[in-house]
Amino acid sequence: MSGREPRVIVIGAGVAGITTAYVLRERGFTDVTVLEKGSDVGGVWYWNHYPGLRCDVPSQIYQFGFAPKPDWQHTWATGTTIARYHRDVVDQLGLAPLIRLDTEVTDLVWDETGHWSLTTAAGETLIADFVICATGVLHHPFTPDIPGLADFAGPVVHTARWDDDLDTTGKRIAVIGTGSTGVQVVSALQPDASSIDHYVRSAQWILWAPMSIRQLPGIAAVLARFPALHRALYRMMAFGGSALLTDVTTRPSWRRRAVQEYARLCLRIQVRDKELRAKLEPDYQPLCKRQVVSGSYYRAIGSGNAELVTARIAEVTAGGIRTADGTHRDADIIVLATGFAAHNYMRPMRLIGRDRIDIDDAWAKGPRAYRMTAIPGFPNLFTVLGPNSPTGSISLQYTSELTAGYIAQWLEKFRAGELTTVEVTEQATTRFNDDVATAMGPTVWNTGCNSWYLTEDGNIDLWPFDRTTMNQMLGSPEPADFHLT
Ligand code: NA7
Repeated sequence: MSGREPRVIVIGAGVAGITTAYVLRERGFTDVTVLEKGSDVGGVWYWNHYPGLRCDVPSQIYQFGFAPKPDWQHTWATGTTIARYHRDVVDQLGLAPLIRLDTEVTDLVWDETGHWSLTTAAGETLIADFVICATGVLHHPFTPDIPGLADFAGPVVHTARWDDDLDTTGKRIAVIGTGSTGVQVVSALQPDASSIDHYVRSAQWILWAPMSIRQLPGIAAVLARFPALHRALYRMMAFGGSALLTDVTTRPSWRRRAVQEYARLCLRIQVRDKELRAKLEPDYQPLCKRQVVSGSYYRAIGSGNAELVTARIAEVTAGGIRTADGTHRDADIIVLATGFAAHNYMRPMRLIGRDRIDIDDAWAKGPRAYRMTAIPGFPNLFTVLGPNSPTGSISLQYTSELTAGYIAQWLEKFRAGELTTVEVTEQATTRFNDDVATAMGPTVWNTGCNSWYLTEDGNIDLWPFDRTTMNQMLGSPEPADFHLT
């Protein structure tokens, strides 16, 4: 069989899409197009620009291994800085010509003659031999179904679609949601607000960290001067951080207990008011939900103009929010920090695979894939940061690079003429998912709390293994797990 250059379309130009474009370009693939629905690259860092936005992972870890940045201004970078970094990486590595912005894919249909047909929102049709969905996890804002929300007289803004023209100074602000976003936005808006009410359905453990601390002077110059040292340091920190997080989250140990004790200590030491402390104390183990890190929230919520509201929201009125105990609190602005539909992946795009299988049917019991990247019934389609990605433990940039390298090996087989289609078997996918379910047993995510890690069926959509296992699983393809033609 004689091979040819595969036509590859990557959907999404966030962390996963940028990494995939880079890896495929480095492996010599010349027909790669990245379609991005946003007007700029960066994915979640393009769409999110609410006040107080910072990454909850230190910047020296949260960056591309192939493009480490020496001059992070802060140890925990702001959203603006990270968005800028992504743009710079794309420009400096010459990836921009591969990326088409403002191009949303609405339909992705497998043509039984052996290729994918993509339709864009503008009505254009594109053909690809392979499609790689790098569509992200924290992508589709979740808007809760609260009675009366549509009747509120003032602005209602979701944090993931922040209106930069919104003036919050001197206003009465209601913030709903207490994940990382709610905690950051309350901390940022509280000082200039007339009043801020934080509506908390479930309390969060909050680890104290000096998030706005600046990177030590001189570090940037040293790292820029010695790139090899910088890369080595990056690997040490990213791998060390992943190992530590994997350890504390996936099995009970003294290290897990130590981090949990630290979370309890943060609350005890920082909140002296016993009544407030009782309201802030969660009824589940620290680390069960995605851990919130903040250096300022406890101070903000303890301020005179802030109130923590734990009563259930009954309804939104034209002028504010009424809770189930009958209390009405006036508000000028409602901020929804209510997170994301984290298990949509490429949907609501219409995705139809072999024998007209619809992804909604294939995933009727929740998203499932083989080793985060391949889905039975969907030949020549891969995901990067797909189901069971390690969003709670291992570097997502590293995971993206490893997955893209794995996919590249399949593309090389196509190019060499060794295959025209590749589709993971149902058996291999079931085996992988059974192993995942077993490994979830001792994880801290399985200790009884509600979080965006859980699918509707209660499955934990995370990676319960360590990085070494990930390297083994994505090191090289196992043809026995696939149907090849
Ligand atoms: P999260 O962590 O999913 O938080 C969403 C919050 O919204 C959470 O506190 C929810 O309460 C709350 N929520 C959702 N629906 C409602 C209703 N109907 N009423 C009251 N409260 C509600 O999203 P984030 O954006 O903060 O963070 C996502 C990730 O981004 C984060 O983990 C970091 O990795 C970065 P619940 O806890 O479900 O009771």
